Amino acid sequence: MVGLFYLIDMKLKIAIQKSGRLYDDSLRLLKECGIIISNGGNKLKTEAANFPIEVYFLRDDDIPQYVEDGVADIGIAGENVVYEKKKKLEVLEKLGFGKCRLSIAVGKNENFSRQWLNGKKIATSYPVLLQQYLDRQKISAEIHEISGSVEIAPGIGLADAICDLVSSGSTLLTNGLKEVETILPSQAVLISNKNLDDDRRSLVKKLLFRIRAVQKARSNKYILLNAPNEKLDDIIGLLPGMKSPTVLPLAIKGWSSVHSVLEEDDFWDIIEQLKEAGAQGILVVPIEKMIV
Ligand code: PRT
Ligand code: ZN
Repeated sequence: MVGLFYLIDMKLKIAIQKSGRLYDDSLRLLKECGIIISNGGNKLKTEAANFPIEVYFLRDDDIPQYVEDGVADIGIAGENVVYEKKKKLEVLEKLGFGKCRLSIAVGKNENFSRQWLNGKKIATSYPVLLQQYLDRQKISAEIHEISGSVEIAPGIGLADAICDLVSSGSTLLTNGLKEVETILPSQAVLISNKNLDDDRRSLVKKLLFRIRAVQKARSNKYILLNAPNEKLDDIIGLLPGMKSPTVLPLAIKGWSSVHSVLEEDDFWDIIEQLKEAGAQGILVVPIEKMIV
């Protein structure tokens, strides 16, 4: 009886960003996994109505520490934060959002080479990752750690270069800087405490199964098209499909309907080839969940 009670009461604790760039996508991912939570205002934590999970809202920089300590079992944070903090964690899955890169930038008129960095002062909020890069490249430079507005450092004479996150590049441009080296491509990842018990592990497995189905669906499209039967072989040859495409006869004699699944990355190339091969009435439909 005690065991049963424990099972019913046990909840997986997930830490997500309280507000900021990862907040909306983290909540959306949980929602797409069928986990309904009411994120009532400024609450520190909330519970899902239909999955044994408690959601903690925290600052992104604190999430790796909380997960390492077991205050949260799992969490969502940017790789930049996860690897900078050097915590003992498992990275379970890349989540495909919060994409950016940690890069070195210098004044737009500098004649940059890696050796140029020798003896220079570099401002950053990522001293660990920057030092690892400098060590890899055998460059000796001075790291000046600052916590915000890194991009203004060269302009006010505080540093010769910066190492900061870049996404569109417009912040660099506005500050007269150019990106010269990417030291870490980054996106949001699901991280886990290393010592989860079996019950929590099995909940994480359930959640991961759902996350993967959502991710797979996002990167694939369902495609339907009509084709004259004499062109079918050519058209089918262009379609990967989960196994092989489904082919159904149309009411009009000599025509068939072909259904398949396409990866987003190959999408436009294949559509063009399908049209050239004689496909007509092509419909492309989003997939909600995809379990392979
Ligand atoms: O309050 P809290 O500490 O939780 O939030 P925060 O302000 O520290 O983080 P936040 O919300 O800004 O970012 C959270 C995470 O989003 C980061 O850790 C990254 O993993 C990811 N991310 C993705 C970014 C960016 N893109 C990004 N562009 N984080 C920051 N930036 C900043 C960058 O530092 C620079 O100032 O945006 C500016 C550059 O943007 P562009 O588009 O001009 O190049
Ligand atoms: Zn932060």
